Amino acid sequence: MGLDPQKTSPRIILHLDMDSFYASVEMQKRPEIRGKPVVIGADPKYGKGRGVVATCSYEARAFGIRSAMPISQAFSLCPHAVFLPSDFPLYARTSREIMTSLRRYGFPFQQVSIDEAFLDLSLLGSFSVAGGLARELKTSIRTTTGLSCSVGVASTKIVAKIASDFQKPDGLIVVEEGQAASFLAPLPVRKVPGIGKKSEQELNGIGIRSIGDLAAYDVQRLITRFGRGGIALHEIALGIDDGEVKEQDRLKSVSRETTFEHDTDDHSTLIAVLDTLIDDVHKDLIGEELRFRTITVKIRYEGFVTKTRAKTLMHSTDSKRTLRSSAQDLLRILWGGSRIRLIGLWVSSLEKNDASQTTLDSSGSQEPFS
Ligand code: TTP
Ligand code: CA
Repeated sequence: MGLDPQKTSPRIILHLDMDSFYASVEMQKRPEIRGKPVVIGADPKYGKGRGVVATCSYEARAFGIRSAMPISQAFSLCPHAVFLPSDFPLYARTSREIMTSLRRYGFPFQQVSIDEAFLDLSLLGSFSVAGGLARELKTSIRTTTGLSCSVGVASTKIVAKIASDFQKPDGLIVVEEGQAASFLAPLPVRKVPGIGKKSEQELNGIGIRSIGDLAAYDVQRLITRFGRGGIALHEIALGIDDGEVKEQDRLKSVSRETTFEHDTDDHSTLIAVLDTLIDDVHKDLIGEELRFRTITVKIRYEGFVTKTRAKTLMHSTDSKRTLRSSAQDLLRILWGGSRIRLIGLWVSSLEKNDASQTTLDSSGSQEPFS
């Protein structure tokens, strides 16, 4: 024999997610609203507003307010909350500052959204050293930006992500190699990224409530029910996932989508929500100093039937007016009048803005709605 089997060193992945990101940035900017219920998103118009909540502070969450909830419902849950429109350029700047500081550590790095990133810390060789670095990162972000974040450290990306969500806000959870399945087992299946309300109900319907139930379920029956996705679900439940931390190429598209709490065929609601998506995508573009050429609208009906329609312009632009008229045209062409579960908007064929071409039709006040 001669050779001992090589013991491979563990993969150590860190996932970092900022707490109530937009709301925390606003509270950092305005000390007078710290500690209050703060809701970022559409104008509530004293309960008559259309549109949805982007996010809210943990104080507002205590009233039951959540992301993507109709703003009218948020208003009725907590009329005295501070309601603010989103200031995307500010959030994009803060995000860049945080991501740059994470990149500087020199580990493989992957930004996955405006406020989330993975680092591959395998080179550190030990979970306790990685836990120490996680504490250092949290302190450094708090010192430079005043913001708190939650961090999960584990041997896979998915477990690290579930761990970062486990003790929010200001959490730090280290799940050492070999502990993943026991960490996951008691958690509700909804905690698995990608399992939404619908899949949760479907799994509950066959007696699967916790991730442990999912791990113990017969994989063949999962495959019969969910196709190839059944294998992936089963592996996730067992803590198996070999996804790597990969630095993303340039930003390829900017997108937003909203899932309705209740499917809707109300035209004015659809237009209002599309308007919010247009605002958010446009703020994102301006924040990233990008111009776009292709606009795509996606709608999903009851029963997961999804349709998309795209339009490509002759020349790139950053005009919000063009974005709005194109998106509204696409929705008009796409929508047959049935009830809609989800609406999405994305822009692609992006290029960096040249300051001389900027179209200044995007001004928006960041004062509280009054
Ligand atoms: P999240 O990380 O999902 O939420 P969060 O940071 O506000 O709160 P948590 O502490 O639970 O992580 O999203 C990051 C930002 O993205 C959020 O601050 C606002 C924006 N966002 C929307 O605009 N609409 C949405 O539906 C969601 C979920 C987020
Ligand atoms: Ca977050």
